[in-house]
Amino acid sequence: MRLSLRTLHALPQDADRFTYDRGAQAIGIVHFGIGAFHRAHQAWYTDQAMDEGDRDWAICGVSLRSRSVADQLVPQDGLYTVTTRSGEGAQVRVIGAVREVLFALDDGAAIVARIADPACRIVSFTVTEKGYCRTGAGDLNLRLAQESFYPLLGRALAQRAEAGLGGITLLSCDNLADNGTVLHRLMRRWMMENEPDALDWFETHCTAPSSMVDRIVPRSTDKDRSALQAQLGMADEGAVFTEDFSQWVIEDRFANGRPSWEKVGAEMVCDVVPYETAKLRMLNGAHSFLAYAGLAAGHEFVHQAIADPQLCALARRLMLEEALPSITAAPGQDLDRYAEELIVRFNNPSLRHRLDQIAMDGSQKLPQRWLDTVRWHWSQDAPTPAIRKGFEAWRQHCARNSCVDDPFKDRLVEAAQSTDRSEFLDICFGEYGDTQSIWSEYVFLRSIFKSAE
Ligand code: CS2
Repeated sequence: MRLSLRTLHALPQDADRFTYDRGAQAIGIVHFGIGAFHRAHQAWYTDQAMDEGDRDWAICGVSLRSRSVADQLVPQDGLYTVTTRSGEGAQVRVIGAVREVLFALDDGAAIVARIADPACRIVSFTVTEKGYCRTGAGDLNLRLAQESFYPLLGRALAQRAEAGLGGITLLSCDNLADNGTVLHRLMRRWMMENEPDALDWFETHCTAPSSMVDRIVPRSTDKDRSALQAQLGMADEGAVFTEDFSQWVIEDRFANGRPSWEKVGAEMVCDVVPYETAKLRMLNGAHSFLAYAGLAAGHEFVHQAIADPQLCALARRLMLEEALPSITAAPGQDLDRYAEELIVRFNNPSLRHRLDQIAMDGSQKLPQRWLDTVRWHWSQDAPTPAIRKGFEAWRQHCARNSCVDDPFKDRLVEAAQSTDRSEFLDICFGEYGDTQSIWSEYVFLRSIFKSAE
């Protein structure tokens, strides 16, 4: 037996589930990148907001690169479970918010029609850092962008403009500094090149608020799914497993309405920057450090790396002495406590969060996780030894060729194997040379590597 609308009634009573009339909800959100993170985070919030009485915010999830989520969810009528794992045990909830799952390569016309439909009011994104197709200098790589969401979204926006429809909100939920501004700038660039007639409409009617998303969602494994099947008495191929912590801080600047996410725990603010900066530099910065240094020390999971006293001390140093001073906190934001809470979250053994999952795409992640912190210290002439160790571990990781999963894999591996360490940095960050912010720490890092040789 497999989870679906037909079998829903047979689930054990203790499995929490949506209570709204699912069939009556119009699709108000199209989401690009319907991976495990979206299902355990934004879809989970939206599902609960609809339970609280919000209407017409059902989600159409779009996969850009593979059919696998459609294969998992379409036979289940879009239903799946989120299992939250904490020290007190696990809790299961069936999510009904995802009404439709489409695959970009097969269903392009249907995706454009969904976004162009007057019922759609938000297009959201978890396409990962590389999905935005930025050049090193932060502009749009128009060639790579052809393969991402840009052509579908551009066409749909042009149709909305031509039909004189209301605007739409583009909501980035990826780990990028100032993600809304970045998305708006890149989309504008795409429209200038490809949909110039709709550019004015886009600028006047659409918004792109920034948001900070936080929930640790390891990749689901066969073992997770079999244990869940034994518990539920039915299979759920789309199941996701996560921690009980969750945070979503959103700039409240929506073009055409939004779900009442604040009723179910999201924080609506005027300025996301302090939260986003703390999350990227402290949580994600420490995560990347633990990934490269932890793999080098023979660990497999985050909870093992953080239990290693040497690595824990360095991760703590990275957060408290390197990242923290570089952040201007929002009123009431307690960054010391944040760091301690992060150590506790990293210690959760039931998550089994693989270090190699975090280690992928270093070239896309590390600029916003490490470089801004290094730059701040550089301006004070102070060293950042934990991040420096992280860089060295990353270089060694790249030198071990077979395990590198990165869009610049070939360039990284070649440079990492070279004896000149600064050549590695040239290749990783050399393209950033013309952006003021990255240039200084890049020069700085080069000099640290040089002096260490
Ligand atoms: C992790 C993040 O894979 C990674 O690079 O650092 O996915 C992290 O788990 C999330 O940002 C937590 O919110």
